[in-house]
Amino acid sequence: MEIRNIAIIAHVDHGKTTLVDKMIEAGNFTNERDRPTGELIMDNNDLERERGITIVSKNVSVTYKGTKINIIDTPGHADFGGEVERVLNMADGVCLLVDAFEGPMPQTRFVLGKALSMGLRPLVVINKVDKQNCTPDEVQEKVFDLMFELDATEEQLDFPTIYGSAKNGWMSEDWKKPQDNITPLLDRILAYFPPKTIEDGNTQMLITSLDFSSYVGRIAIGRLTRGNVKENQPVLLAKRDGTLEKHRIKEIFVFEGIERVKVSGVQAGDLCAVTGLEGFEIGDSICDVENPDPLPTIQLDEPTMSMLFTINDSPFFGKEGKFVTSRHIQERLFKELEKNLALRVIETDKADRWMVYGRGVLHLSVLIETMRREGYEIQVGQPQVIVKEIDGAKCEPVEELTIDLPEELSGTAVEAVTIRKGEMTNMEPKGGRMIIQFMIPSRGIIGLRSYLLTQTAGEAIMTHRYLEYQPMKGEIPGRQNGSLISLEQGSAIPYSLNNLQERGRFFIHPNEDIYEGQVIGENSRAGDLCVNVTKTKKLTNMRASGSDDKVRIAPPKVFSLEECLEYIQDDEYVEVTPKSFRIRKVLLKETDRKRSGKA
Ligand SMILES: Nc1nc2c(ncn2[C@@H]2O[C@H](COP(=O)(O)OP(=O)(O)OP(=O)(O)O)[C@@H](O)[C@H]2O)c(=O)[nH]1
Ligand SMILES: [Mg+2]
Repeated sequence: MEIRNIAIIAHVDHGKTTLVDKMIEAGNFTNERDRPTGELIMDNNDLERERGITIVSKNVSVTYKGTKINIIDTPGHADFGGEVERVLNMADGVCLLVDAFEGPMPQTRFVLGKALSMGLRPLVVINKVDKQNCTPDEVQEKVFDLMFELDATEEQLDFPTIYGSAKNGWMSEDWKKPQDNITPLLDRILAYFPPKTIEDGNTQMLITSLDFSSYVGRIAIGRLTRGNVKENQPVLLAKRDGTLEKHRIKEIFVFEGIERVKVSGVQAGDLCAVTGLEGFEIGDSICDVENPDPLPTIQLDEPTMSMLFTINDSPFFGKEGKFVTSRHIQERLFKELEKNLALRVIETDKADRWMVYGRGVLHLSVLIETMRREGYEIQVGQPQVIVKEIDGAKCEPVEELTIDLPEELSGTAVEAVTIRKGEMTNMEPKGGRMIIQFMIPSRGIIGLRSYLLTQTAGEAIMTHRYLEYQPMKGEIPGRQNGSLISLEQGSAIPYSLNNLQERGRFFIHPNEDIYEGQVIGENSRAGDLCVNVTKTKKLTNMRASGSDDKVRIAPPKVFSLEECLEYIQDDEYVEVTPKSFRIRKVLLKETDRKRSGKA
């Protein structure tokens, strides 16, 4: 059977996973029962479903008109850009999706740039043409300009464009002529991407992706570029560092629909997953035993951000989680390294704390959230960017930032970014909105999203991606307001919360259990303020008059995990348990905090 290996790439939310769903649905199934239906079938882990984003790339396939199309769905969020770059090594071509309203965005540029430089031919899909006020033709021109700017070859510039609405289940050569299915896209894929000529010869496969199962260990995934592999075949593993190791392939799987199917052997050209190779890494090659001929290895992403992880040592330790000891957490973190490639974990001189390094707040928060759901309790410190010394100068990661907001609010965005040492690089009006581009230190981005959302009543859309290391930009002011800190352990009395309302905004509900040193709200002024909200006032006459019923307390501000991480200061932790996020001072006692402040 002929094979096409196609990666679907785009900026976040431009509709990759929705399109892949429809492609699978449109395929031929030997058994009709196997045809999957539903929305975002591919975003199959809990976190992906809840957030509606793809976190890890996935391999699936469809059989269409007798050809097997392997499809690689990739994540669009910039924190996972390294993953996209890696899996492009499995592709013979890419489908670049672009939102017909938004047009090319920063991550479009990044993933397209990578694909072009790897010599892959692009097929452009202008998606979401059902959106009001969208401009498919202009967007198509912008994509062309972008390719030109990115030094596409003549052949690459000669790309076909398909228009449609993945959500409504159609693709067409002409956006003004909607269809009722997506076969025009599948037909184009078959016609445009030539079938790979299959190379005979010695086994050669670059490991570009991996999976992990507690039964079989690491599973190597990649495209078999030459020869074939069979069950129980002895092979040489050519490591990144040039050494050769003897191994034996155990089992082989290929991708069929959304399943992995065990097979006895695979021919060159197909994608497969193999077990039995112990201790391999991404970028290693599987080679013939007699004539090893490894492929060039792959560059891996370096982490740009770190966070301190500790065991939960708050007074509420162990109340809500199952796994709370340092042994549990250590094991879990090291297990994560089996498949989370951009992650690093470094043990510190204390057994109950680790430095965890990743690609950004989202990358790290996905890990924290996953652990929480599995029953872990942990505490994490303020995210810190990784500073490097380059040519004798202290350097920090700098990112490209795009903010899209109503025109009249653009001043707010420019001001907020400038304070955080960002520089505006471009500004473009678009249908009553303004698209503003900046370069800004990663440090400055922490906390910016929630600030802008409040300032713009939820209107600002912000995306950013890592650009490069640049010399340190100087001090960036932290949060203006201090914290409201509980002085006592107990239950938060509504009456006391009510009395303190003008002091700030609370993060806790009335009658919630709190402890000494917990951050229970934001001070309306600078500086921390200790408050006691656990005492019941002995004002019997007031209570008797039924004043508690009249207490009107503003609803608390409830943070998501990412908001907590972006909110805390360097003397605070987020306490994460299966049931709660709490913000606390690292030092719970006021006297200890005062002493350390003087020291
Ligand atoms: N109006 C409209 N919405 C669409 C269309 N295609 C997808 N969407 C919506 O866009 C949102 C994002 O779609 P996804 O398929 O998750 O996008 P994605 O590119 O996979 O996102 P990431 O994997 O996070 O990068 C969802 O709410 C979809 O329902 C379309 O053709 N028209
Ligand atoms: Mg997706």
